[in-house]
This record gives sequence, C-alpha cells and structure tokens, in this order.
Amino acid sequence: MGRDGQAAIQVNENRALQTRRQILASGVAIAGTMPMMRAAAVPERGTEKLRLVAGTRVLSVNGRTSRVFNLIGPNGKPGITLAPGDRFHVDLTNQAGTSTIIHWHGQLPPWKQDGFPWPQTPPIPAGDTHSYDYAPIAGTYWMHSHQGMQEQSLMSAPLIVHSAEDLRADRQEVVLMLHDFSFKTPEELLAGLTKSNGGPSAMAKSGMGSAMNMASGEGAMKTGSAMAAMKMESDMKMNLNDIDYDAFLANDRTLTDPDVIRTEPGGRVLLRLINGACSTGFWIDLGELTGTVIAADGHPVRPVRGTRLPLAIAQRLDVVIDLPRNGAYPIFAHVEGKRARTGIILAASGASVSRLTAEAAENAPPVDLSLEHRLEAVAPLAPRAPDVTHRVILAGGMSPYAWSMNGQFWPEITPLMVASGQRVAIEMVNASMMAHPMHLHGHAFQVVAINGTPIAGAVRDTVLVPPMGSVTFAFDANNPGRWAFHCHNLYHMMTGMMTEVRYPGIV
Ligand SMILES: [Cu+2]
Repeated sequence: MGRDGQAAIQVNENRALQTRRQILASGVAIAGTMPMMRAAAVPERGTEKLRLVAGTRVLSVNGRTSRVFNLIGPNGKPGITLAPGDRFHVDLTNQAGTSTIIHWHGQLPPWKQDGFPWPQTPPIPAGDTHSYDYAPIAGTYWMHSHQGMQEQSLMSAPLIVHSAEDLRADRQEVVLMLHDFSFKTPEELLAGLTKSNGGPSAMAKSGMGSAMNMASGEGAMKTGSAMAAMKMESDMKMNLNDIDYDAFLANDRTLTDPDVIRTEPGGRVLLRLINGACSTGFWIDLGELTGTVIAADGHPVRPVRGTRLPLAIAQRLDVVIDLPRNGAYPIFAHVEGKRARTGIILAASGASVSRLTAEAAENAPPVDLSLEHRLEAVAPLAPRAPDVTHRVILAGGMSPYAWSMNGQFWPEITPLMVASGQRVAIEMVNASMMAHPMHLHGHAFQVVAINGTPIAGAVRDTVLVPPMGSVTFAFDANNPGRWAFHCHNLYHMMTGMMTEVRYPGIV
C-alpha cells in the first residue's frame, strides 16, 4: 500500500463515524491497512473457498520506494481473517513472478499443507495455484514465505481465526504487525554477515561442526564458572541485532506516517500483536495504557497485566486494553538494544494526534523471558512424564557467521525422531551469545522449564532461548509428518539453524 509522498498523518474518518457495534454489524474492516473483524453472520462462509494472492507491490518507506512482496486476501487486504467454524479453505495463487511457498505459522495442518519446501511439497511455480483445506485453530497467527529469504521482502501477512468468544466480546480488534525493513536485498544483507566466512569448506576445516567449539570461539569446553563469566562479558558487548535496518514498520508504516486507528472513547480494544520481523525483537510499550495479556501465539493464557511487553521474532500476543475516555495513545514497538522504534496510534474520535519521533530516549534492553515466566496456559498439557526427551544445543557466532543445532547445519542434519502418541520434551540449551526464537512447525507446545526450573508455562509455537540459557518445551506427538524446527531469526536459519522433527514411516 504505497503511501507515496504522504508525510502528513492521515486518518480514515469513516472509522470515526462508527461505533464498535456498528462496525461489527457491518463487517467493515476497521483498522486502516490490516484485515480486521468480519461480521459473524455471513451465510455459508465456512464452505466458501477463499482466494489468496502472492504478488508484488511498491512500498514507500520514509519517502523512498522499494519493490516488495505482498499476500492479499479475499477482501483485498493483507492476509486472511476467518470466522468461528470456518475451514482454512484457500486457493493460493502465485503472482509473485518467482516460485514461493507460504507457511501458516502456528497452525496445525496436515504436514503436506504446512507450507515448507520438503521434497514432497515443492514450492509453487510462478503463475500456479495451490489449494489448502484444513480445520484452523482460533487465535492470532500469521503467514509467511518459507522460500529463500522472501520473508525479508515482506512476503508475510496476518492470519486471524476468530473464536466464538471474539464475536461475543464488545471490543474493537486492532492488528499490529511488525516488520524490519531494508532497502538492500536480503541477499545483500546475508552476504554482509557472511563475508568473512571464507566459504563452506573453510568453515568445515575450522571445526565449525562442533557446537561447543563455536560456543567458546576457542575450541575449549568452558567450565560452569567460565561460562558465567562469559555470559557477563557477553551482556556487555553482545550484538543484539545482526543487521542494521533502514526502518521498522508497524502495519507497513513508520512513525513519520503511522497507522492511526480511531477508537471509541472509553472503549475496549483487543490488540493482536504480531512480530513478523526477520531479525528483530521488540518491546511493546503501551505508554500511559495498561494492557492485559490474554493469549500468547494464539493460545489463551491466564491474564497478566503489563505496560512493557517483550515480543520475540515470530511471536504474537493478544492484549486487551481499556481506553480512557478521550485522547490519542501511541502503541510503540521499541527495537531491543536500540533507540529505534515504530508503532501505531489509538485515537478517540476528534482527538488530535501529535507527531512522534522514531527514536526513544534510551536503548531498549534485550528481549528476555520476564513475561514468559509469568505466563500460564489456560489449557495446559495433561500431566504426563515425557516418553522421549531430545536435548538440542544451540550454537554459533558472528565470525564466522553460522548457527547450528547439535553441531549440525541445515540441510546436513539428523532428524529428531518422535512417534505418534508420545509425549515429547525438547530441551534447548543455548551455548551462544545471541538469543534464538525457536519455532516448531505443526505442534503447539507448552513451555515446561526455564533454566532447569519447572514451570507450567504458556502453550505456544515460538519461544525465546536467551544467551547461555535453556528452555524446555513439551508436546504430544499427534500430527505425523515431517516438521521443520528452527530458529526464526531468518539469518540464523539461512546459515544452518534448522533441523527436522520426524515421525517414522513418512513417505
Ligand atoms: Cu537464532
């Protein structure tokens, strides 16, 4: 949605004329550029086949244009919103001019509909259409390309599946989708990171295959105290952000021209936060407002109140906010380790909206597990000891730039085997100086331990493993297939940090 040359803050005044109930009744999209609440009572919607088109567009960012991808849904807006009971019954047409494959992040389809480029499920050639049909799970999800680095070129969009509760609730829904953006191509960005690597053979010769070698950078196994010292040291000089981005986008816009969403004075908002960035963690800063987190990665959690909320790459949070009677309230997303920020504005009808700067007064701290510790699933796994536990060492570094799981680099990996009916635990131990947002396809897992301390945490699909820390999640193996399990930092994934969770007998 190129906003060419428009520096002034623009508001869709139509929205200001409608109350939430009127909006809900009419089914009109209500939040600027993103797909929003749709009417509950569209007859026969559940059987309708929806059209999704992968294409390209020209995006204007801070006055300069760039050709990027997009994913346009049946209402002409990015992504797809489903009503309760709808199937994910979608024809995906590839008009992007290059082959692509779209992953329905966090959803639990049969594995051949997961949108990962396995040999059995190759990418969709340019010009072709591929059909999907599965029962979705309700909540805040998203979709993104799993082909090459198309995700960095904005081949991603919201995927919102409404629950019956969403339709009963008297609240305005607002989607806030975040991206990191560069005018460089993703290939240029990756080349900038790997330029000192000296090629794959040099990596092999230097012992890159050994996870602990990479963790220490010196080839020596560290003792516990040395590890702790290293962690303290790394806290001082750790590079939180691999890439120097040109901009950070909230609903495709920067703070010089933000998405202004008209709200009902004193009304209630459900903010659906999606971190669709490729290599950036954010702190969501609600400013003067206080929110109540009610879901993580689409799955309900017991309510947690907060004003500053960490959001790792690929994660989502649903936050209920009760607005004061009047005024304009910025919702900032502040880049970890930087002053840079982006955001949107919730503004009551008639409230004046002042210009915001794209830099906060101070650098944001690293995204951490402070919220994760407090989250508790509404529907946890049934109590049960794991039948199988896989331990996975996460390792890697900046020079050479390469990242591994158990010392292996995708695609030269040994699958983690699981069998239908098993309770599976995966313990991830981070032996590196960077945090890794780890995502398992095709399953919702529960976070069951942080740094060895058991918790009854959130059920979700992406969890951050901080530098030198460990996180364990558990899931029931109930979706046979081949499933990617990887770091969702695109540049970590592209340089090796991906493996497979595999059921036996899959062809
Ligand atoms: Cu990573």
